[in-house]
Amino acid sequence: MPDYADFLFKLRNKKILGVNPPVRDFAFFDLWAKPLGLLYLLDELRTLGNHVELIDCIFEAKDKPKRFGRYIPRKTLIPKPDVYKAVPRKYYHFGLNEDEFAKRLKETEKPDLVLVTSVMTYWYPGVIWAIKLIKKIFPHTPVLLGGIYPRLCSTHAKLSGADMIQTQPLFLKFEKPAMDLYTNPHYGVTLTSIGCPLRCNYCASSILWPEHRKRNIQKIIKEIQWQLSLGNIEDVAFYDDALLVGKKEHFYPLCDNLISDLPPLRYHTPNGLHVKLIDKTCARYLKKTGFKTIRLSLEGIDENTLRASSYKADEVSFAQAVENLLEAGFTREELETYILIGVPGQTLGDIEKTIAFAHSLGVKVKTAQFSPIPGTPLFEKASDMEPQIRKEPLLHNNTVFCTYVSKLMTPEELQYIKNLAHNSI
Ligand code: B12
Ligand code: SF4
Repeated sequence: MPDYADFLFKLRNKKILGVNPPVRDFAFFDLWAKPLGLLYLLDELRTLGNHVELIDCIFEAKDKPKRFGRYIPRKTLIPKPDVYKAVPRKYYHFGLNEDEFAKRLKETEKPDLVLVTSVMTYWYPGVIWAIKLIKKIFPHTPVLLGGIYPRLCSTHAKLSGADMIQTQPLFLKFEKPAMDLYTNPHYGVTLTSIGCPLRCNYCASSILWPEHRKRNIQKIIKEIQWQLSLGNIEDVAFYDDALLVGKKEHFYPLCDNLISDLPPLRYHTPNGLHVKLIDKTCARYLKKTGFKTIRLSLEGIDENTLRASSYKADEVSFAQAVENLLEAGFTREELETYILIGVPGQTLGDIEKTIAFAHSLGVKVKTAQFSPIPGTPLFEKASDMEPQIRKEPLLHNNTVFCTYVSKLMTPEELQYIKNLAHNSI
């Protein structure tokens, strides 16, 4: 598969337009979702002497404000793709509609190149929709598609309508994300490391980033300082897979610098933290630095889920982490805990036990429904149950996989689990 890294880094004096497409799904929550990879890439291309612009179809359709600088984007009800016909839920287009996106495209000076990013594999309909409209307005401008969807589904992405597809890892300098391309950004974003040294059976981290690497602390501080100068920012979200790994050499010194060099901010970790690494010192660092939203990875306490999750959490380490965080001053309400639902091999009883265990410690449970990710061992297992997931990324959707694709549980059982998780603390 071709690698467009050389092509990109040789570009000079070009007009480059970055596009974050709308999302087409049953639901979309802004957990500080920004197209971070595209933003780092645009910054790097600008440093090389190109003129860059951005159309973010999600941010530009912001509607209702939520806590901590987030917004719910506008949504339009659209027909469901055929493979979702059996799912009795409404399907939406989240973000700019056709007229709005066309207007924004026409306002931009004709670009020499359009870069389209992508996140979830099953969000490809929004990608195809955006590329079609870009091609209509700028029929002679080449479109390069990158991001997680073509990295994980390279064959399928050939149908996206893009002229070029980046299927290889793209190693950037990661100086700063081009957040200045947003008018008045409401929160900052950062990535302090790439990859993760663990190998959970359902996770694509090691496929996307074969090595775990930390970024230079001064660079991270500078990039946050710079983002603060762009608007009224009081919140910063960390996109790391493994924020606490190597904490003594990296996370603690980073926290010391965040405290000494920056005004007080609220920090958020929407991805689950590794609980085995949350000892008393770590818990105190998280508290004194200003971490506000903490997501803990418990996943499941049954042997099947523990094995799939590289034994990264167990009952003892989880209870200890909760105790340390409470002692450091967090409230039980603040300790939201991810529990995986629908892992092949898991039973309803396993999930009930995990929820009961989390509730016995008084923490808030967040259910995360399993999404089979191409290239992972559990994708192979899941494709034995439903071979169509190899061809159709829509079937990776976490909203539908365990109930309508693998049929590991009925929709009623899933609802029962969700009620159990959310109501009975
Ligand atoms: C942050 C994150 C989130 C955030 C939001 C992300 C967002 N922007 O919307 C939150 C916490 C909300 C989230 C939620 C979920 N996530 Co998530 N998430 C991630 C994570 C950890 C990092 C993504 C990221 O920004 N990385 C940093 C940037 C720098 O990397 P990047 O975007 O890939 O960009 C690089 C390249 O791709 C490239 N690039 C990017 N754009 C472009 C464009 C062009 C033109 C080019 C040339 C190159 C290029 O350049 C960059 C540098 O190399 C990834 C794992 C990972 N390590 O990637 C999982 C990941 C994407 N998530 C995943 C999953 C499973 C989920 C959930 C379903 C979890 C669950 N079960 O509930 C939910 C679903 C959310 C939903 N339905 O709304 C899966 C993918 C699933 C799939 N089928 O696609 C991943 C891969 C993790 C995994 N388990 O393997 N997630
Ligand atoms: S610990 Fe998290 S990021 Fe690391 S491999 Fe497991 S799921 Fe992926």
